[in-house]
Amino acid sequence: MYRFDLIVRGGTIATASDVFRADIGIRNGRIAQIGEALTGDCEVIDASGKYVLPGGIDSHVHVSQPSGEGIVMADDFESGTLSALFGGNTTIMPFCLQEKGRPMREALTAYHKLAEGNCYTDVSFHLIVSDPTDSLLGQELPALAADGYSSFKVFMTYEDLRLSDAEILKTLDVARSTGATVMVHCENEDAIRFLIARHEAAGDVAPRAHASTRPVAVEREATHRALSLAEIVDVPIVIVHVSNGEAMEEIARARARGLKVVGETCPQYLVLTAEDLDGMDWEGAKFVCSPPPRDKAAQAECWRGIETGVFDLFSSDHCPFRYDDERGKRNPKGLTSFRHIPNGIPGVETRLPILFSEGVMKGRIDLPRFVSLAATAHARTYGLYPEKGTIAIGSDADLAIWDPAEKRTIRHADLHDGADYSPYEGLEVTGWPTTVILGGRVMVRDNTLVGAKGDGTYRSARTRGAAPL
Ligand code: DUC
Ligand code: ZN
Ligand code: ZN
Repeated sequence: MYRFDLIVRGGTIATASDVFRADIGIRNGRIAQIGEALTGDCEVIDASGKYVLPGGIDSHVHVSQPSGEGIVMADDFESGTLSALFGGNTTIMPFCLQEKGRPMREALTAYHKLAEGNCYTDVSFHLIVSDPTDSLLGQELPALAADGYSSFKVFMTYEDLRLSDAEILKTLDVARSTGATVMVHCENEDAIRFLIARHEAAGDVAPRAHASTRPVAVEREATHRALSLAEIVDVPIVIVHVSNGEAMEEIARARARGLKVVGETCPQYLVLTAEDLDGMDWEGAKFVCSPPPRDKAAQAECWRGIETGVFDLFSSDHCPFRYDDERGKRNPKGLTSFRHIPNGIPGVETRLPILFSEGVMKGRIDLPRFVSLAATAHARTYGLYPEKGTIAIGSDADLAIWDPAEKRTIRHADLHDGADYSPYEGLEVTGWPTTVILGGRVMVRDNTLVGAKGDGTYRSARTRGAAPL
């Protein structure tokens, strides 16, 4: 008889292409067999009446990221990965930020140190390019890409992070020659600064002005420019956190011209609007993120993008700051103007329940599409497939067992992140991942933590392979 360490029995398995009933036999952390009536002298998890899905991969998460003077991110690797785990994820991909004037390796060494021994899920890093010097572009990034750090994020906004078009072109060119992937934050910084000056001069400094100073045109223009730069270099590109239909149109048009574009959207663009930034007593600060949530029409467009394939990735953009905290949203300067409110909202634990409930349970998408948006496309885009992101023989035994009947009202008190609020407080969802398995180890059993800090490890990525010249 074949020997297993764990069997998941009787569940409905879904991958990005199929839905079928089968048992899963796990050995040495990997999926060893998928079949009927598997038996063994080992632990058996009864998954009947449940969905057995690949563990979620959230490829857009910020933890322990330096966030400016006096500001501290609410999650480190311990709380960030714990929260991710309870939301059905087995891998997250946070961002390692290069400090200006310093080598990327230095930031990477420090970031690895923070992660080491502290993770409840597996992790793999993206690199934020803040200072594209000749040595970074010519030596460091190619060496890092070959070492499995194969995705770079560049910003078109934020005074201290934005790259010029010339710098973006050079970074894209490194991606072309190394097979790395570039993710772009598309907002036009000059236009934002112009609008901020106008609003501040008029005394309009409350959180709602954050959304007014980053209108759709700011994102649409930058999206068009980023896509054009990628087209000029002739390299695939990822457009992250897309918030509206006009930016989606740019993606669709670039694809029609033959460019390979990966599109990403996030829960905040499906269930929040700019009106949420209107809250009393500065409460709107809880929803300040960039790009900002838009309106109901933009939400409907983003749903269309999920349904029709404009979007490949559904990520949280978890970027948590505490609200009632002088090192968070209510920092002393942030209380004087929206401009100083740290950008970002928590959401790594609620990402998949929101998509499952609003998407699958409401009939907008089917289970395979959910699996692709939740896990498979992330693994494919960032070089983790097929070890991650699917249920197949030889893949890591990273599984989330979903109870489609579990109804919950989202309350921050029930979540596991380090923030002090959830932007989705009060949202009712149906379906929750109640058991989560990482590399064959049961980490959450029936909503209870049984795994340990340090069970999650760092995973290197592969490159796409350099584009042919
Ligand atoms: N961009 C992100 O990707 N996350 C949070 C803040 C931001 O501007
Ligand atoms: Zn961004
Ligand atoms: Zn982000």
